[in-house]
Amino acid sequence: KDVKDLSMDTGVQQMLAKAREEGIDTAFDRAAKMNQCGFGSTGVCCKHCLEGPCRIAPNGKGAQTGVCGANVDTIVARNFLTTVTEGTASHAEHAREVAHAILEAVEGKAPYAIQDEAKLKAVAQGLGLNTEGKNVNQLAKEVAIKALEDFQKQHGTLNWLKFRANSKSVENWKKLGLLPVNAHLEITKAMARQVMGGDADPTNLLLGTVTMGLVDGYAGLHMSTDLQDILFGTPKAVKAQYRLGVIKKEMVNISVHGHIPLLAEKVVEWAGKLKDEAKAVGAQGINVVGVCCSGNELLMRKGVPVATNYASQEMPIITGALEAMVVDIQCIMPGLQTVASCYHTEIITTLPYVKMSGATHVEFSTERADEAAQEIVRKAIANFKKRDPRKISIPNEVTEAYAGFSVEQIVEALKAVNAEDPLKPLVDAIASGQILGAVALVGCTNPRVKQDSSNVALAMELIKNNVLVVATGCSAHSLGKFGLLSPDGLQYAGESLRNILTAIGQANGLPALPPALHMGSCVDNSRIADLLNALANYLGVGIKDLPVAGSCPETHHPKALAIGTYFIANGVDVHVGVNPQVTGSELVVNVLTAEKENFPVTTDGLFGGKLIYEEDPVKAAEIILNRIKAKRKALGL
Ligand code: BF8
Ligand code: SF4
Repeated sequence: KDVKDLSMDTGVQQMLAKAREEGIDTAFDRAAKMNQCGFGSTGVCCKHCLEGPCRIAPNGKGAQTGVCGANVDTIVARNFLTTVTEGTASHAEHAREVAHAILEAVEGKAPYAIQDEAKLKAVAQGLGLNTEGKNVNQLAKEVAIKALEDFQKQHGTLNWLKFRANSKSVENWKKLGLLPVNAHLEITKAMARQVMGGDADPTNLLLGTVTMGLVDGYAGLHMSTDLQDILFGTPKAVKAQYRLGVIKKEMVNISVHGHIPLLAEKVVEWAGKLKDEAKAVGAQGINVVGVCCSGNELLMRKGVPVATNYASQEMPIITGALEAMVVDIQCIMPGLQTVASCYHTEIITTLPYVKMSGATHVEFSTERADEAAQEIVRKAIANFKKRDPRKISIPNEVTEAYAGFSVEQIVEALKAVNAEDPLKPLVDAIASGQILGAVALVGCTNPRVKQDSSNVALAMELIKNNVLVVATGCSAHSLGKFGLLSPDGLQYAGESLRNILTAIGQANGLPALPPALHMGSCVDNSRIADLLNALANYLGVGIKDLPVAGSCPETHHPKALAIGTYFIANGVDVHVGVNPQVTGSELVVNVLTAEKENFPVTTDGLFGGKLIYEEDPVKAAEIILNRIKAKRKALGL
């Protein structure tokens, strides 16, 4: 394929061409070489025991059950649960690490301090803690203990679910017996039910998947965001830059890649403190750039520039000007080290359970956060002199973008329009049809899809139809790269959306708000849920009744499916643009995607939200718009 067909990003295209000249394979080349297995891609391959692997052929040809007698519906539903469990475990582990870090910080064992006392107080009150007469550290300790209870307690319901979930959603989950007790217990139970000879009822397996989605949402997403805001500050609107041009030839360049900001924040801190050492080796300073969700975390809170998103994570190395790529967990391609071995770039892994052979390992723990970050920055400085000048070529494009739209920031911006009743202008605009609805554009890029193209095309189509777009994860990066996180992007918006975003922006001293609001990393999909909860409560309806949807056009990771499950459980339609690997079972497809009139048991009927699978972004937008219009009609709008 021509590099122009692999990514929309001209900087990425340039680096792909360079990689080809230099004989280096990237994820895009590996995707072209790897044929997808027809059985695996429909979810019909089971390897849950050594009697198998068993696979069910389509159209009734060949064996229609596994050796144990499991039919295709059981196999597909069970595989889907396996995927969502993996995603959930990743997010739960993320949240637990941050809870633990807060505990260590307030006990004086780790070099972090609480940055946002107002958020701490709000979270403590939300959790039902008495805040009177307690100092910051006491209160933070109690919040951390409440968080860790969500990995320990044997009775009741997740603290974070009781704190953050919409009350109408909770009633429904309670009625269906889906409420999670603690994250570890539920993940273990999910693993136990998907074992050979465990749960064989496909519908029951899918309901178990919904419980996983709730664990993901509350003990993963919400807990991570709340605790990170307490520890590092709640994001405020910030201007920053996107694309590979943020890598600077004359600087020591370090990219942070992964997810938990505990390490990334420290790298930024020490990059600032050690800049004289960089000057001593002939550099002008130290430039930290973001990749994937670590990039989002630093962008949201510190305005750190973002080099690139998931599918093109190897490209910063191919510039020949990246001294180190430091990683923690999730979405880190093992192929990075192979590419880095052709350059002077050092890949630095940091966690004992995420290593890569050939990479440097600098063990990071919260207790030795400062030591580890210094060691990492110094390694990068030392690599500056190892550059091969013949291999340096940095694309020069840079795009400006706004980020930092936490719920707190959005409410603050709306207060400039209506100080007493900040949600009113937004609700009025939705009620009048000035804003048709809202869509969360979330999730990934995937080397099998032309990078950024579906994310951008879908967003364009929605804003043209006066739908407000909020974005997170690598999707937000796609929009940032192509100007949709900047007020300039309003040229693509429908007139009424443009007018309202201009009015809110101008009330805040800006030319306008961008057509898509960047709300953060993938765990920050919690912020989107909080906004929906606030809107639903304001209107006295359920989240399922709101004219909103979620979309992940370039899906790749199990985490994205876990997040999607969480939103469907709350009654939000979720679109995926990449095959979710369930199409081998008609029953599973129907439960997840049919409208409630058309099948006896559907997520649409049980929760009010369904899965939409459509690869064409323009067609997907049409389906989403129709569902939004139907929800408007049901609300009498
Ligand atoms: O958690 S969007 S490719 S980096 S999985 Fe991964 Fe997908 Fe990016 Fe962030 Ni989310
Ligand atoms: Fe085959 Fe059943 Fe074992 Fe799966 S669990 S591999 S279907 S025998």
